[in-house]
Amino acid sequence: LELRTDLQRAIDEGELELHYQPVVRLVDRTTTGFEALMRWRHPERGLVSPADFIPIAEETGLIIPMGRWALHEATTHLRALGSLYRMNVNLSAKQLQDPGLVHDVREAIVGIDPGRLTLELTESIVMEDTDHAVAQLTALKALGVRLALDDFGTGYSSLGYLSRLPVDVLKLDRTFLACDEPNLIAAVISLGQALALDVVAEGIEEEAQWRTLRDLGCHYGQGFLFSKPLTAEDSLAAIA
Ligand code: G
Ligand code: G
Ligand code: MN
Ligand code: NA
Repeated sequence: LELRTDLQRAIDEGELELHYQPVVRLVDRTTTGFEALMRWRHPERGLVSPADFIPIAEETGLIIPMGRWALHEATTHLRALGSLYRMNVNLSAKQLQDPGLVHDVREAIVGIDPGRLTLELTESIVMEDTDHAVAQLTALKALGVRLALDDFGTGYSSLGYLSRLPVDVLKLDRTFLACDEPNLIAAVISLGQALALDVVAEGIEEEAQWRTLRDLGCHYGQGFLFSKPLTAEDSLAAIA
């Protein structure tokens, strides 16, 4: 794939975009915020999914300038959305290793209530260099931003991490929801509640899933049932 050489050009030429998927409160389905999801508008390939370029960006180190751009872009959009909304931004493991990260986040949130920004991390992030990762997360928490553990219920899900990490939000992976094990889902929601975490279910596609999660006391959700990720313009129209 020539994506690798194209990626630097993508950054330089402004081919990256953020799309914004609404996060809704499950009791009433009102939008409380958005998750910023990166897209690459490639001149020949069209819209490229992050699954196809984030791994290359991580290998090459380009994820650092890309992640810095995403933080700036998403928080700029958060100002446009207004003070009623929150914004979630995904961080990769490489970014957590970057000594400049805390500075970048501090700059990005100038003039914004820091609690309106949530940084999403996967568990694998923390496994790579635990002490340094925990120190970085603690410094980010000191800025007042919130931290979410993303993709929970997949991979290594160790409960030990939950007690070690200063996280505020648990995001249940959509594959976990699709496993269709109500008792397991109920147990994880209870776990989140017991630890006083906000619980967000991802990948809600059916009315029945929404009702079940709502009845189990899951606070928030995302998924095609409510909305797909929207362009910046469409996200503004959606809350107008
Ligand atoms: O939007 P989509 O389902 O195609 O996203 C695929 C994956 O890419 C998701 O797991 C998401 O966490 C990740 N991703 C999307 N945007 C970003 C981003 O800005 N930074 C990082 N590090 N990952 C992202
Ligand atoms: O960061 P994370 O790994 O959670 O990325 C979320 C991804 O899941 C986004 O790329 C988004 O486009 C995708 N997605 C969001 N809602 C749904 C859904 O209801 N069903 C499916 N299959 N994918 C979804
Ligand atoms: Mn995410
Ligand atoms: Na996820």
